[in-house]
Amino acid sequence: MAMLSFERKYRVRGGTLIGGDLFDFWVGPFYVGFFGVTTFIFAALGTTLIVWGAALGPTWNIWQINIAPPDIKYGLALAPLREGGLWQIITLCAVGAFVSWALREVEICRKLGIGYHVPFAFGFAIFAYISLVVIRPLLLGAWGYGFPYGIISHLDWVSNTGYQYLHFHYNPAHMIAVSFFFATCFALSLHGALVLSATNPPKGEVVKTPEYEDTFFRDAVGYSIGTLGIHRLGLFLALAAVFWSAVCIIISGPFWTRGWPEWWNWWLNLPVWR
Ligand code: UQ2
Repeated sequence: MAMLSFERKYRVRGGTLIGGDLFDFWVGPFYVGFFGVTTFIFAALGTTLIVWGAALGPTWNIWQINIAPPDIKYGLALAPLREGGLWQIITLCAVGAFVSWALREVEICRKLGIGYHVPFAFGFAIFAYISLVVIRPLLLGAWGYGFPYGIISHLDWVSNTGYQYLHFHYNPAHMIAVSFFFATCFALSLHGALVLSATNPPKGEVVKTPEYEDTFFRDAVGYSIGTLGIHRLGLFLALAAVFWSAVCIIISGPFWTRGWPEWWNWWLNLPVWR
């Protein structure tokens, strides 16, 4: 079936979570839905406030524009607009837009009768962002612990926050996260290379089947995880990377305030060595 006729066949009413068929329509290729409307409102308002914040600031240099969270002294209260209040509303708009987008993905999945894997995966990305600008600031007692919205300024925040714990690479959850990021790259490079090797033959030769793919890895490493399995593994590795990234920053401050190298003293302090 040609893609366009397939899409027409599945562009049917129903599957919405809220609003019945009120927003159950498409604009060009895009499904709208209640959450398409809320995504648009949050994103438009948030973007406008970012531009307004930039207009208040000292520079239009794209690299140096910065919208900072409130000073620590404001704690978890609302701050004046020019002193972090803008950051607070922008953060609310961002969370609203991201969650709306995830729920719009859920509605599209329901229409198509497919699994919720994509919104589930996107949920991990939203969790990572919320860890930085909501969960950790709440646990530390001030919105000022969130990261600033700016290209250079957020890099400075990451560097400063890392050095606050002397050497962030000694954070055990950070180690696990980095290992999962590398494993994700490794798995995708294996998978991408394998699929191209089988499906992109020289002119005049036929495309090879998954049996060839299985056999390559059985010959090479004694095991093939399979065509469905590699995608389950890829999703798991990628989500584990994001999950442990969120863990590694949430524990920094709320649950460990000294340098991360010092955390490893538990090893030297094992009674075994005495
Ligand atoms: C595989 C398979 C695929 C693949 C890949 C493998 C036919 C097209 C890449 C091989 C994967 C293995 C052996 C697991 C590697 C483990 C880690 C943690 C990276 O068997 O089935 O489908 O793309």
